[in-house]
Formats: sequence, C-alpha cells, structure tokens
Amino acid sequence: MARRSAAEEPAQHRYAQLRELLREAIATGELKPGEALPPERELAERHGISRMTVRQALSDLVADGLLYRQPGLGTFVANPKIAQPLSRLTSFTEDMRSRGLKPGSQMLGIEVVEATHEVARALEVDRQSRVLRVRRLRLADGQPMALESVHLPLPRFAALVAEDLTDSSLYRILEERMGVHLARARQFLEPASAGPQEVQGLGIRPGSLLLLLERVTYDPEDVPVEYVRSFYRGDRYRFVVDLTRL
Ligand code: 16G
Repeated sequence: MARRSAAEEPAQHRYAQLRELLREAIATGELKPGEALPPERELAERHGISRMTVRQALSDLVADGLLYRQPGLGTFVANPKIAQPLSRLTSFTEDMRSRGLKPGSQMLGIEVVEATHEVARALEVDRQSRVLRVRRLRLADGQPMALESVHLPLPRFAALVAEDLTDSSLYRILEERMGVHLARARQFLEPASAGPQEVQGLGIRPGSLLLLLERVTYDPEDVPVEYVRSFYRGDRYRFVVDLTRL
C-alpha cells in the first residue's frame, strides 16, 4: 500500500475522530433515530476540519447503515438494524413480531411458472415442471425490508392460489390449514447489489448493498416444500449467529 504523505496524515486522523464521535453519539442515544445531523458546513466549523473531511466521515457511517441521506434535506440518523438470529426456522411474520414490529406484505404476483434449472434442483423436481411462484414485498411497520420470491412444487401446493397472502403468513397457512410441517431448512447468505427490480421494490438507490438469502425448506420426510430467494436491505439488517466450541 502507498505511504500517506505527512500532509494527509492529520486529516485522516481527524476524519476518523469525527466518525467515531458520531458513532458513539448514535450508540449512546445522544443522537436518536430520525434526528437530523447539523449541516456539513456547521460540523466542519465546529470540528475545525474541511467539508470534504466531514463528508468522508458521514459517507462511512452511511455505508455502515448508521446514517442515511435525503437529497436536499440533509443527513439523518437511521433506525437501528434488525438483528436477525440465524438458528431457528422462523417466518418473516414471526421474525418481525418478535421484535415488536408489525409485519406486512405487498403482493407482487402469484403465478404458475416452469421450473428453471435452479428451481428444479432446489425443489428436487423435473426441469420445466410446473411450480407456484409467489412474489411479495415484505414490510415491517410499513417499511420495505425484503423482496421475496418463493417457489413451491405443484400440484401439492395448488390450493395456495386461492389464499390471500397479502398480509398473512405463508408458514401459518402451510402449517395450520394445509397440515404441512416444516422440519428444517438450508439457507445461504451472500452479498448482492440492488438492480432495477430491487431499486423499485425496496425504494433504494441503484447499487445499494443487499443481502441475498436463499432458503430451501423441507418437511419431516425431507421433501422440499419451498425454494426462496429474498433480497434483504443491507442498511436495515444484520444476521447473528451463535457459535459454540465443542
Ligand atoms: C421468510 C423466509 C421464507 C418464508 C417466509 C414465510 C428467508 C430467506 N425467507 O421470509 O422462506 O417463505 O419467511 O414468511 O428467510 P411468512 O410466514 O411471514 O409469510
């Protein structure tokens, strides 16, 4: 890595100082979610640094999801991220309720489609066999959180077409109305960046960071029930895994 020149060193230092100061103010609640930060000019004057340096510090905190910018309005303190444990097989509805948030969905489509290679492999069905695809925008307290696309094999789940999945839980319908028990799931997590579909659905900027979650859920006979791809907002979510050393 190139060595920094002596002139750059102090600015680098002051930028990190401001960033950590703001980080602490957010952590202690001195700065509250939704609160506007003073204008960049004011922060620059107050800390004796350039506006460029202030902007750099704020950009880091925006990238970390602690602040968000509203063009023309300023920079605000973000809501804390939802910390989602990854150990139990839970539904979106259960996840939001356990955090005191109101779950909701906006239906984007429910249709019968041919299984792609990927879907067929996950659901262990023949390529091009018919599957049910349910696409929903998942909301917490009315705010878009994730864009979800669920595939279920047909004819087993054909009855779902008649269900209103807008504001109800798929897992609840499966378990309580259809008598399908969900035993286990395998889930993959990877970073992704927002393309046009995610931008529109989640109301975020192109290129925003997302977490792509892929899940295959199985019944007690180990038959795949659903294959899901969900794009979660990277600025609103973090996942928690508890590890034990054997
Ligand atoms: C979660 C699951 C999804 C499941 C949904 C059911 C992931 C990636 N997705 O969003 O597999 O279909 O919950 O939610 O974890 P619901 O019962 O609230 O409709």
